[in-house]
Amino acid sequence: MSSAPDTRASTTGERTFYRTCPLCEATCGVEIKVEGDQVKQIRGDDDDVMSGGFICPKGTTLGALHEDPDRLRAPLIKRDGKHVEVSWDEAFAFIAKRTAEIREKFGDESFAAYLGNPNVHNMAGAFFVRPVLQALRSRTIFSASTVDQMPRHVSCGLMYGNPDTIPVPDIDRTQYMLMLGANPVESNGSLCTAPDFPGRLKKLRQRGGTLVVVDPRTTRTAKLADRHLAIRPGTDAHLLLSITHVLFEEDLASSDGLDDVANGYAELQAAVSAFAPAAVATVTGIEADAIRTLAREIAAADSASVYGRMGAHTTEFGTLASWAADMICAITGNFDRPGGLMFPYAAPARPRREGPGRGFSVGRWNSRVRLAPEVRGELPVATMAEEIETEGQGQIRALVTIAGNPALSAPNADRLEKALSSLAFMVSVDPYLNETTRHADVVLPPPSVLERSHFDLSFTSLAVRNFANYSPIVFEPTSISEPDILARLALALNGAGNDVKPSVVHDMLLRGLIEREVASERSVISGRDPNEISAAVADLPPSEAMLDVMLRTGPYGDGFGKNADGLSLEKLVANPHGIDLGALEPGVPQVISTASGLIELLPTAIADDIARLRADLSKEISPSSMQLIGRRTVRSNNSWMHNVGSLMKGRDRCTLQIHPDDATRLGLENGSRAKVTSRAGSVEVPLEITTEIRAGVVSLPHGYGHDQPGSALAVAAAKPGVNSNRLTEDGRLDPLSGNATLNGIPVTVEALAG
Ligand SMILES: Nc1nc2c(c(=O)[nH]1)N[C@H]1C(S)=C(S)[C@@H](COP(=O)(O)OP(=O)(O)OC[C@H]3O[C@@H](n4cnc5c(=O)[nH]c(N)nc54)[C@H](O)[C@@H]3O)O[C@H]1N2
Ligand SMILES: Nc1nc2c(c(=O)[nH]1)N[C@H]1C(S)=C(S)[C@@H](COP(=O)(O)OP(=O)(O)OC[C@H]3O[C@@H](n4cnc5c(=O)[nH]c(N)nc54)[C@H](O)[C@@H]3O)O[C@H]1N2
Ligand code: SF4
Ligand SMILES: [Mo]
Repeated sequence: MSSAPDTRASTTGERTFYRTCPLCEATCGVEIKVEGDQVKQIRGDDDDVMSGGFICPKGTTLGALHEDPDRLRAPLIKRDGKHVEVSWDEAFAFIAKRTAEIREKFGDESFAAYLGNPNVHNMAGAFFVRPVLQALRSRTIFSASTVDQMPRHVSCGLMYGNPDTIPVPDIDRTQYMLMLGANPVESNGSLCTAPDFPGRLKKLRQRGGTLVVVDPRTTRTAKLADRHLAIRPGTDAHLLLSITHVLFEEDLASSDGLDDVANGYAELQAAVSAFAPAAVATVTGIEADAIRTLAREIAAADSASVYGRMGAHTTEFGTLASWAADMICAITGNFDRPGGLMFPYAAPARPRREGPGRGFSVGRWNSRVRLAPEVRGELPVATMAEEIETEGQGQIRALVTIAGNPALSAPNADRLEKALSSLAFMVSVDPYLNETTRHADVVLPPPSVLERSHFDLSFTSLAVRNFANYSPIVFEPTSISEPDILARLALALNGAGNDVKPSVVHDMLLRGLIEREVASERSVISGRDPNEISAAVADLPPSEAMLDVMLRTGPYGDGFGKNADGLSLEKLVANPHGIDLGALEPGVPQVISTASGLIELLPTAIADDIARLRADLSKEISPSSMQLIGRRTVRSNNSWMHNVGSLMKGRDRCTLQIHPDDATRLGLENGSRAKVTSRAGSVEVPLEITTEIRAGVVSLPHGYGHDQPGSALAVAAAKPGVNSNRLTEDGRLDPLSGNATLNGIPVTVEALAG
């Protein structure tokens, strides 16, 4: 038995730390120099195995986030409409008391939770949110996933059997990349962890490969590409099915390599018969010849990958677009092989197995008001407002938010704002008093990003190489850790008093993990004594103990003594720049867990949904209609980093981009303000007239609107911007995934006097 590694930082003199930036999916390595309790410098870690020194402007602000005076240091309780600091014991006692009262009056189903994006960038979120949800005793769970990537989970679940079995474009080896609705030069990539994504795209072109970007805007990524196609918003699925149509029509599709591992090839051609290039040219705004060219290029390339993200997924046809991208790769020999789409095999992954699995289905229960189907254990966040507003058994009265800002990130914001302010009780685990948490009765702030350790559990499983990297704590937390906050919240929701220690919850989870492993025939520690395993990790903090068990029983693990060279937390601590575990390797059939044991090239739910897409082909498009889309800039991170001064410098970035032709037609002038109206609401914003957007389309970034009373974000409030989700509708969902439509919103734009 090896002794537990020391994961704590030393505390004196000038010290250097190597960490993974946890802010976005790129997982860049950063070098942090500190003296005493001050951050002296943050730069890219040149020796990081994945990022090799790349960093974006956000990565250098980890110190500013830590030092931000608006970051909450103590719990808050709302008294007479004002938030006041209280002790942790007082906060949890109050939660226990109010929870009991609400359960008594309205029942368990009156509780709900919303989980935000930073949960997937934090070990606390990965390991310790589950007990909170269990303590809620309610199935009314929402998350940022249904304003984001849920279509990808659903299409992958249907095709491969598990919604988390997500292939990524093999960006470092592909010779052709068709990218739809993604702007990694600003976002640094999503569902494809590739630090220095821009550099990797440049290398693709340097080695003679081709990059084609499909986007209504001429983004910085589009400017890097060989070709840019300015598509009409919401029509990526139409385009992809048309490419498929051409592949069959011109005999460019093939079932080579699929016969033994996939179902449905024979049915595909008929399924896409309505999508001839001539039939989709008007709706997509892409000429028939250009569509044919794409199909021929994909088929002819030595290797090709089709990659879609936010712009392609957050539309009414998001799941179809996500499915079609993978299916095209499969029928052109670009699936599960170098240069095509490939499956990562992360260090904490559970060992793979061959043979049929349980498959994936949605709708195990439905939302109460709209009867929207459950997907992956949650309900669409677009239904949250109506579930709070609508009276009756199961009406939401109490809400817990963890690392989320739905007031800015969910659709139909005006309605949701009203709903949040009507709740009987709300608790938020969050470091800021912001647009959402200002509604909370109790705010529980976690320590800063530098006061916690880190391992990227989510994004190692979406990375273009297999790797592992552990980040130590930089500063000892001055307050209780997020794992402890979540454990104590779970206990309070269950009515336990402050005398019950959070370690009760942590130990239970760890014990559960170890017992599942020793009981599993596939596990490398199958049949071992759970006490022996527990003892081996007993000295580690809660997240580290869970992580170490996962690493050591994972595909590269040391198996607690079975494979001396294998991975463990101790080994990661000794390798501060990370450990490269190699290029992606083929994973079929072991990665497939559908009920048939085969890749489903045309799942039934997808086949049925194509009828809806076909109907959309004949939709009338008025020449004066305008569609709203979003955008990201490199200095933002959804809604929550606008309080960092260095990122907010310079011009106002919350502007409405509009094409000069539209501006002239509507009598709009650059820099003046306009009123934008949708079916959901309206906003007034400054205009930015630019040829870098397709005519008929306007773009407004999300995550702004920091002028709400009761929040405490001094820097953000100086340039508040407007909340673009006051324009997005909560009624328009992708039916298969419940994902909100955030792009392609019909709007009108009019000049504002003055
Ligand atoms: N119109 C439109 N809407 C969108 C999008 C869009 O493109 N257009 N994008 C969507 C996408 S992709 C996403 S992911 C969502 C994001 O939606 P959300 O996750 O709801 O919002 P964020 O802006 O990420 O806010 C994160 C919250 O977590 C808090 N936080 C930060 N770090 C921590 C931490 O370590 N612990 C805890 N407990 N809290 C923390 C922040 O203070 C903030 O309140 O927005 C979605 N909404
Ligand atoms: N700097 C920065 N980085 C981030 C974030 C951030 O807020 N700021 N957020 C992080 C998160 S949570 C996520 S999920 C990722 C998202 O990462 P990306 O998916 O790269 O997101 P966006 O930058 O919003 O790019 C979406 C693109 O789709 C285009 N688009 C809009 N509608 C359509 C359409 O109908 N079809 C097509 N083809 N294109 C369309 C938009 O013009 C935009 O360029 O970024 C992450 N990284
Ligand atoms: S690209 Fe993402 S991970 Fe890299 S430094 Fe910027 S925010 Fe951090
Ligand atoms: Mo996201």
